[in-house]
Amino acid sequence: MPIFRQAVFFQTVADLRDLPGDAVREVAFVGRSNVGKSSAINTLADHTRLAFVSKTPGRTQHLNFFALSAGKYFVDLPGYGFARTPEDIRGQWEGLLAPYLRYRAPLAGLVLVMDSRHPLAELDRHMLEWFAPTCKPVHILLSKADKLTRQAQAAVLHTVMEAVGKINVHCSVQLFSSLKRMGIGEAEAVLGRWLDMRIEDAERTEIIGAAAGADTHAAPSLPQQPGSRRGKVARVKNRRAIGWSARTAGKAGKEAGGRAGGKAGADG
Ligand SMILES: Nc1nc2c(ncn2[C@@H]2O[C@H](COP(=O)(O)OP(=O)(O)OP(=O)(O)O)[C@@H](O)[C@H]2O)c(=O)[nH]1
Ligand SMILES: [Mg+2]
Repeated sequence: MPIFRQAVFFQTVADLRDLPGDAVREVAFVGRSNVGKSSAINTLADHTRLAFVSKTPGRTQHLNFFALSAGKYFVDLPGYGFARTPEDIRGQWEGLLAPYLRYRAPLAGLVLVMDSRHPLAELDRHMLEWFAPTCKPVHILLSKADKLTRQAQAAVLHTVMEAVGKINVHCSVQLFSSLKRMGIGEAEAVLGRWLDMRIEDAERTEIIGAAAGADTHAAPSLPQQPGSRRGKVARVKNRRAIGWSARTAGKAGKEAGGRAGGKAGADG
């Protein structure tokens, strides 16, 4: 079972004063408009309409919190690079996004989503440079990988991992596709570690299946979680290691007024 399947919409935040006070660890999704941030959250949560997805860029306007378990959140951020008035952009950045990203203590790390066909745009590089002083990790999802051939996927992964290592050493990179559900295991491994959520529990069913001899696929070892039994290695079935690392570096149940099961998620 995917470890983030319990995700429910929690709260939209337009003002720093409204940030959830019970947060222990959270992971924010950033990136240019329309790259697939909200789709990635839905995919990781194994939910089609949790975060609002749109063909129209700029639909996610505020910070949207999704509760994963007690005090643990995914945060869907507005995309950058969408042409609104410069005053709007500056106001939102200075008043909300910049202080949130720089000073939010529970923020465990950043998922930077980049369209695998157009990675490392100027604003992406700025984000990596600007966030580096926090010393918090960044995990890059090269999204919409389904639009590329396997050869092009390998090439972009290589190019991006070389480039980001020079900009921000606390970075890891992987291919991802919400459409083809590609790269979910790799993302879960990284984000589960950041959020201190147990992957072993979620994967137990699969592990038992593998132990019964059903799977001889050479799957990657997942990082040992605190409290996990010594020597027990979680094996994820049928998931290929496609990532790279530059450096090894009680409100969950709260329903959001029916939004989680509603027509659209945040900013809908
Ligand atoms: N082919 C393909 N399309 C995708 C994928 N992920 C998202 N999309 C499409 O890309 C568009 C934008 O997706 P969103 O998830 O809304 O993107 P976003 O980054 O949240 O956009 P903003 O909130 O506007 O910043 C939608 O039409 C999605 O269906 C993917 O993995 N493959
Ligand atoms: Mg969005």
